[in-house]
Amino acid sequence: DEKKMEWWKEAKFGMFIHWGIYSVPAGVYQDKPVKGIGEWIMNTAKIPVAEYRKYAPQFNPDRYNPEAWVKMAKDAGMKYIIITSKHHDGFALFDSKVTTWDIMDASPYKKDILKPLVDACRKAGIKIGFYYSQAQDWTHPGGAVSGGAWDEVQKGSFDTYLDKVSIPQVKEILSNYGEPDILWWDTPQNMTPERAAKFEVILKDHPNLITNNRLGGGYNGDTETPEQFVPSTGFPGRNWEACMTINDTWGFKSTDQDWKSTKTLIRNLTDIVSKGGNFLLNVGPDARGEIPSASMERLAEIGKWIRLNQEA
Ligand code: JFZ
Repeated sequence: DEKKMEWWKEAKFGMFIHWGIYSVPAGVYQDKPVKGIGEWIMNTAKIPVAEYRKYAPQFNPDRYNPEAWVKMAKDAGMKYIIITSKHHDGFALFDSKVTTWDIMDASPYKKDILKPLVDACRKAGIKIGFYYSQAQDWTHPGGAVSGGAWDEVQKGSFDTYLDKVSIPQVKEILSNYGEPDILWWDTPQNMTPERAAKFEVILKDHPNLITNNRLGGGYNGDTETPEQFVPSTGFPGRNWEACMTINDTWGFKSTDQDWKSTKTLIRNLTDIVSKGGNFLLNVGPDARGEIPSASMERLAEIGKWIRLNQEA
């Protein structure tokens, strides 16, 4: 087990990518700004499923350039990338056979988003991970809905959702691109030990896969995941990774210009690394596939600072 963590402990710094349909509304619904994090807009504004689906034809990222993203991460000193293969809105950025709510069937783009990113990462020697929202899915019936369903079509059996959508999709992302390096679970609401065990058994076939502590049902995974803060003392005896945004949102929000300074980001990086953790820093590309320039500038500056101090 410790063997598989070796590269990860060395890595220290990674890029989180939150990207999906929510980058189309980008924080605005019916001409009104919606408070909170951008990837939650469907839930926060209680957008009906049929209404939210209408954004998919506008998710056609003609500027998507995975090689450039990987180069950006690498130049920033990052050693791995974790992308949202499916977030809470249930939309799969990959070619999923168990739903039409994916990049192939619902978007005019019609190309698997994950595949070229995985290829670019492998070519550059960057590790690749997938975020997957295993429990929370606001589009497929039964996907545990935070704060209760707001649309009749969301209602259904959580176990049926797990068996018919979530578990098959986890198998898809673990087998369609060779072996990914990381699987990043999130928001384990309603995940009992019995339910989590159905996922855990899949992991047995992937002995080198690193997973976080958000599967639920009492499973610890390999890493602790403090979010949006630097823990004062780290986690003795546990590997940990602090994840953070550069502004205040994970998914792209046109209205969020609250960017952290490069100085703050470098201080966070050194603070985290000095305490034995990894830093997973997020970018939220827009609907065309552009990473906000404010993010790109800061990543470039962090990379410059790292190189400067390596030479010293
Ligand atoms: C979750 C997601 O709901 C959010 O959209 C984003 O993907 C983020 C990385 O993860 O949000 C969380 C999950 C856990 C905590 C806080 C927000 N937590 O443990 O404090």
